[in-house]
Order: sequence, then C-alpha cells, then structure tokens
Amino acid sequence: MATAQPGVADLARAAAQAAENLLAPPAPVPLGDVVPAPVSVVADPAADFTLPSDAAIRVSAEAGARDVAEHLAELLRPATGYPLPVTEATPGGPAFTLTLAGVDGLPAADTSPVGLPRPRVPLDGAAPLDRDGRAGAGTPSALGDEGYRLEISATGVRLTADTATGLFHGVQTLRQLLPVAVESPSPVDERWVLPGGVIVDRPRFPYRGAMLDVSRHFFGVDDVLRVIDHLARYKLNHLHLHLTDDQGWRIAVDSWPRLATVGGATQVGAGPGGHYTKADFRRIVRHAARRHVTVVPEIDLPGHTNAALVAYPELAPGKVAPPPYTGTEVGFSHVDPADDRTYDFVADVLGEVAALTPGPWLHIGGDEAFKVKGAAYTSFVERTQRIVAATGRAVVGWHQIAPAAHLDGRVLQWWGTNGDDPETAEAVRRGARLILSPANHAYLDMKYGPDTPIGHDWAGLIDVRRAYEWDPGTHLTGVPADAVLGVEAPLWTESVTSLPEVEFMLFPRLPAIAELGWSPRRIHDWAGFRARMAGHGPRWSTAGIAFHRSPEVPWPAERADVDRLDREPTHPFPSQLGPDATEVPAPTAATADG
Ligand code: TNX
Repeated sequence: MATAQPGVADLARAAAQAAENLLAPPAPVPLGDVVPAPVSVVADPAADFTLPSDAAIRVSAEAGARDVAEHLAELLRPATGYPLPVTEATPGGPAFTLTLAGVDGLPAADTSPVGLPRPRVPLDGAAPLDRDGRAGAGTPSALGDEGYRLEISATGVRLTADTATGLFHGVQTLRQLLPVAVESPSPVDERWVLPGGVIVDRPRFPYRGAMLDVSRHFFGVDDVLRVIDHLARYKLNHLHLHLTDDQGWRIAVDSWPRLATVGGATQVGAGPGGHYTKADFRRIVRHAARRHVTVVPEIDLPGHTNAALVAYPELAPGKVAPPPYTGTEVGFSHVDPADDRTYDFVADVLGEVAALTPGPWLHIGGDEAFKVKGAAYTSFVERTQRIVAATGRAVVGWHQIAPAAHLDGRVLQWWGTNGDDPETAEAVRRGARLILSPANHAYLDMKYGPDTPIGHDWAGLIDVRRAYEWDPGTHLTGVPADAVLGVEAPLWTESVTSLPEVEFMLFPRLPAIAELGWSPRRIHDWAGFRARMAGHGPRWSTAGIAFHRSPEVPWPAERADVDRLDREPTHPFPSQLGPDATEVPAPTAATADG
C-alpha cells in the first residue's frame, strides 16, 4: 500500500517547528531579580508572558498616568522595534492602572484578573506597611504615594498604583524584568519574555537621592539629564544639585548677573566652567519631574563662596575681590555676615532659585564655614533660614547648621563619619528631620579601593559592600528612625571631570544606596544584593553606561566580542582613568552604531 508522501509545504513547516524547538526560549529574568529589592515577590513560573509585536499599552485617565505609559513605550520601542501604541482605557475602570498586552489580551476597562487569581497579595500579610516594610492591619491599599503592584500572567501585564509616581516606579521594575537586550538603542531580535507572578512594592523612606556637584567641574544639561535617568532606574526620587562653590557659580541670577557670567567662568583645573541659564535649569527640572524626581538646588552659604566674591567684591568681608579659585582646598572663603547687603544677595538669589524650582526644598549648604564662627555663624544661618521660609520652601542644610534655631520643616543632611553627634541629635529633638549621607558609606567621590584612578579617600575607601552595609534607620546615635527622611549619595567632583567618570563612580554604588532607601530592612542582604546587581552589568554595557567592574560582584561572563571591544583603546576614555581604562567599559557595538 502506498503511503501518503508529505508535501513540500508540510516538510518546511516541520523543519521550522524542529528549529524552533531547538531554540529554547531564553529563561526570563527571575521575578525577584530587581534592584532595589521589592517588598513582596510571589513568582508563578507557569505564567510567563511573552510580549507580542502587536502589544499595546492601555492606561487609565488620571493626570500623569498617560505620561507614564508614554515613558514605558519610549523605553521599549527602540530595542523591540514594536509600535506599542498607547491608548486610554474607557472611564470607569480602576484608577492608575496600566496594562501591557497583545491586542487579544486584556479587554478594555478590565476589572477582572489578568489570568491570575487576584488575591490582595500579601505585603507579608496585610496592609499597610510600616517604615520597615512590615505589614499591619489597615486600609485595603497599602501602596501609598509611591508603591505599585505588578502582575504578570500569560496573557499580559497589569500595573496598578495609587499615584502616577507609583506607576512610574512599577515601570522601572518591569524594565529590569525584561531581557538585557531591552537596553539596546536599536532593534534586537529577541523573545521579550517577562517572568510570571506578582510584585507588591513600596519604599521604606520618602527621600532617596543623589547629589551632583556641578561647581568643582561643570556638567552640561545633557549630562545632568542622563544622571536623572540613572536615578529614576533605581527609584531614587531626588536630585540635589550643588550649584555654587568656590570654583564656580552655575546658575543664572537676573538680579546679580555677574554671579554666573563671571563667577561661573572657570572650574577646578582652570577649565572654562559654565553655568545654566534659567531655560537650562527649567529643562532639568522638567526632565526630572517627568521621571518623578524632585530637584533640590543648593546655594552653599556662608562659606564655599569664592566664585560669588570674584563676581561681587561687595559681598566679601574686606570688600576686595579674591582671584578666581581653581584648586581643591575648602574652608577659606565666606560672604560678609555683618553687612546687610549680604542678606539682600541671599534673598534675591534664593527668591529666584525658588521661582525656578517647583519642589519643596531649598538647600543652603552651611558646611565648612570655618571663618564664620559661633554666634556670627548661627545668626547668619537663622536669618537665611527665615529667608528660605519666606519663599515657601523648607530649608535643608548640611548638619553643621544644627545649632541654629529650629524652623518648621527643617532638614539636616548628615555627612559625618562617626555616627555620633550630640548637636545633630539635639536639633532632631527640636524637630529637625535628617537625610543620611555618611561620608564613610555614601560619599561616591571616595575611591572604591587603593587603585581607583580618581576620587578621594579622606573618609576611607568605599567598596560596594561598604556602600551597602549600614542602616539609615539606626545609623546616628540619638536619632530615631522616624526622624530619618531618607538617604542621599553625594558625588563631589573635584576629581571627576566627565560623564563616564561620573557613571564610573555611581555604578554600582548608587544602586546600593538606592536599596537602603527603598527596601525594607528585614530583606537587607549583601549576598542577595551582589547577586542581583550582577545582572545589571550587561544592562549598563548595552546602554553604554560606564561602571566599575568591582570584583565584589559576580558579573556574568561577557560575550567575547563585547569583551574585545572593552579592551580596545578605540573609545575615548577619560584620560584620568589611564591604563586601567577597562574599568570603564566602552559602549557595546550596538551603542556605538546607534
Ligand atoms: C567635604 S561634604 C565637603 C565638600 C568636598 C567634599 C569632598 C561637605 C558638605 N563638604 O566641599 O567637596 O568633602 O569629599
């Protein structure tokens, strides 16, 4: 009996099927591999979702939600090459909901599960969470101002929150759960698999920040925007800009125009410096706001003011202009605290800066004013605090301002190294709150190790573990956890001259500080952190972000071609990094082409 012979088309189909079976789908990123570590992760490996090319983003109609959906689309379109249209869900559905699914996936205004049972996923039990991420009894939604709930099932992704900010943070988690190639600036042939399950998450502290010193070396607007993007990835929500110091005044002030034009004309090493026009600064603020990052501008007073004195000698105690300063000493300059004209200057500058800044904070510095002592210093700070209050902003100052009188909303930024300071504890007892930036853990201008080619070591060497191993909630003697507003990682730039050098000092320590600010203390775990961090190296490489290949992190082996690129001196490495330039990876081929 003759057997039926398969046709050519059947053979081709069978061959294609066999080939597909051989190409096992890539294992998705494990659901818990997120930095900062989420509060609650319940994986469901049977519910992995593969993003189809016809996927759409549907979002509820509240203010800000659509913008988050557009942001997600902008993150995913370059690498996937998918159109990812954004549409608004029909009114009446749940508030602050964003879904990502194929056209046949989630129905419009769906209030039902995404193929998953929809338990109130335990934030370890019930809601809401306390400061330590522990749950207690309470309201049905424990998500708060910044939390989110991310559900991934075989049919799609659903992200819910109580605010647009919560949705935004959820998008950052989603991004980390996609394959590394999502960081590529150009389309990649990839299966865009997401791990199934549910994450429920919210921060431990409301203030999580980084500081960039744009005075010692000036960084242009585009560099700052990129740093803001880096913050947003790790759910940091404040960018403190150190706008003025001895070496340069970096913000235009209409009523005192020479501050920027004369005071901004140089920097450490006598380079040309620069300053932000008001339009530049507004651009920074807008870019930050879209990423749910608040800008905290700092005008450092009464010390660290040589650049202002060069521009306006009337502010100097002897009324004589000093020469511009391009070295790296501190503590030698100050405005004249005994002259009323100084306070006109302070009020004009802080008034204009406040008008440019929608956020609630104005930072007045106050550090290392070694020549303004005792009562002269305290009354200068108190008068300046009142000027800040008149702008409707809350004052932030380095912890040296502690002895000054309390004022509603006052925040001190701790940068000491000993964890024990009675004056700071006393200011907290009088009502001040604290941002923790202990120099021996959180100062990103410290060297990682003795061979780090740039940076300082006056507060010690800060490797990744040292950046990670401390607790903001208990760090300062006599300061209870509920007085701690949060954490900030300052990057001073005496020795940091370019964006790759900035990134080299930020990564991987910035994510360590971010995790201290976001994740509950009970899940703090160095071994887990370094393992989760490892997967970010390839992401940074793919995105063209420089980082320190710390031996403390078990980075996955690089592909041979990428490795070769890293070693070839074809990339314009910052000269200060010298022969150790492999420390700062070159962009991958994809980035170089893009
Ligand atoms: C101390 S920290 C400073 C800065 C320096 C920094 C260098 C602080 C408030 N003042 O002026 O840039 O050390 O690490």
